[in-house]
Amino acid sequence: MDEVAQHGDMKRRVWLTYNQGVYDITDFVKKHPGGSAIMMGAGGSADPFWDLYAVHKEEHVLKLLEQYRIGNVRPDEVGSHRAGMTDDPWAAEPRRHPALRPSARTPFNAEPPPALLADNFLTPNDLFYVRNHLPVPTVEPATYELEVDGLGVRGLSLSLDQLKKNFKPVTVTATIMCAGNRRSEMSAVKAVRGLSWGHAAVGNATWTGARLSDVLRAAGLEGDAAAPGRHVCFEGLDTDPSNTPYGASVPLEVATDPRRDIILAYEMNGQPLSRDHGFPVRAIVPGVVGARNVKWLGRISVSAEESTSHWQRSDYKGFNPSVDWDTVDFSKAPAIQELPVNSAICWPASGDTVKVKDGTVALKGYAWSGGGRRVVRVDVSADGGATWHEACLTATEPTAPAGRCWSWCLWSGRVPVPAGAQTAQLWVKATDASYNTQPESVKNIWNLRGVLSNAYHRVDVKLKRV
Ligand SMILES: Nc1nc2c(c(=O)[nH]1)N[C@H]1C(S)=C(S)[C@@H](COP(=O)(O)O)O[C@H]1N2
Ligand SMILES: [Mo]
Repeated sequence: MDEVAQHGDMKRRVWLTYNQGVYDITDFVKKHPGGSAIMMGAGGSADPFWDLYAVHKEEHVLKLLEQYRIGNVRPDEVGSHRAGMTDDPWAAEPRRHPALRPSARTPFNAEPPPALLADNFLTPNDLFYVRNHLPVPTVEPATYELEVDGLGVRGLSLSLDQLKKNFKPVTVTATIMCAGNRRSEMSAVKAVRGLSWGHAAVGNATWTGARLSDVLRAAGLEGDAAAPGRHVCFEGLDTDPSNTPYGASVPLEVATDPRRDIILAYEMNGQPLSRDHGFPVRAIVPGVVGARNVKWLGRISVSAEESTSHWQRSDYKGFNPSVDWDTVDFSKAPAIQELPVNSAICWPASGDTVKVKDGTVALKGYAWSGGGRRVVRVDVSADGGATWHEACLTATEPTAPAGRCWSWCLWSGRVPVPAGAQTAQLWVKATDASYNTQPESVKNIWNLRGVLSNAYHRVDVKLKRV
């Protein structure tokens, strides 16, 4: 193990161990799907990381690893890295509603049945999709402290009580959507790397908390003092085995603008946050991709650069469809912030038999756009786009000022199906306040991580005439 420890960088070559095997993975580092995260295991054991990122424990990965084997750990040292380590990192995971369908259990990732979304303008807390990258941390509310520090602020440490009492509570209705929502439609075109999300990795809730701009001002930062090019970095209290937290950042100009309605939320739909959704405090960054809405918020810092987190720098970015894992350069693409306009049919589901009444079938779903752009129209078609019909926006956020509509809308409608047809493909597309609309085909927006999947949503149904 001492010898392994001397091989912790590319210059001296990268070694790591797994079980009793010693591997020289120098030539694999560049090809690692998880990017530079592989270097966390350099010069030591991969075991604790693989316990966390259980995707590795699969036959094809183990086979690949074997190609790099250069020796064995001395028998008396096998497992010695575990001495003093606590047991199962997943032992303290919360209970979850059985209706949530997991795409992964450790870390826990799950979405509700899509039909449920279209029936509730506010998604029930227990049925709101969960996207975790690490074990859920156990946070004691009595000893919780939120640290605020960095460029242009004086250090501030806030207890949960202080956050609640010293700052005016603000409630915003905001949709959170994962960058990987609808990824499985992208994988259907060509394989992508990532969890296989359907179209329910999205939810809408009211969030109550302190305005981030108020907290930054209390730390001495004035709106106009926001130097351009700076960033506000969020750190979670969830950490990997090397103690690196989940993290993400947003530009400082965005963070200090009260009209962006960014809050440090402690309530979701009027209830204290649940553990899965970030208890006791999470960042809510309306109109911005889920990944920046950091849960279990432990630290906010103002920095000259973006968060150095893997999830800010080497993930959650878009690329053109011809970029593959050999050519991708994550440093060349901007981090996803505001999401593009998107919509989905939540009912019926693909494969359902639906009743035709007066030549039409019923359908319903959600539509949303990032950046506060209200959805102004939802169009449906059942004849491949030959004719389009406007759906009715049944639930919206009517009072949101222009450019600050953070909430999705629910829609429903009836669409004429071709006479005599036994089956139909139902299509939906939404248009936002900037007249941005969804692209027709997923093929031309395909990307290797399967993010930003917002082509027309299509559902194949059988028709029953009554
Ligand atoms: N600390 C922390 N914050 C996090 C994450 C995480 O793993 N750890 N996941 C992010 C991602 S990718 C998404 S999509 C949202 C999901 O929020 P939810 O689980 O409350 O739906 O949380 C974000 N905030
Ligand atoms: Mo996400």
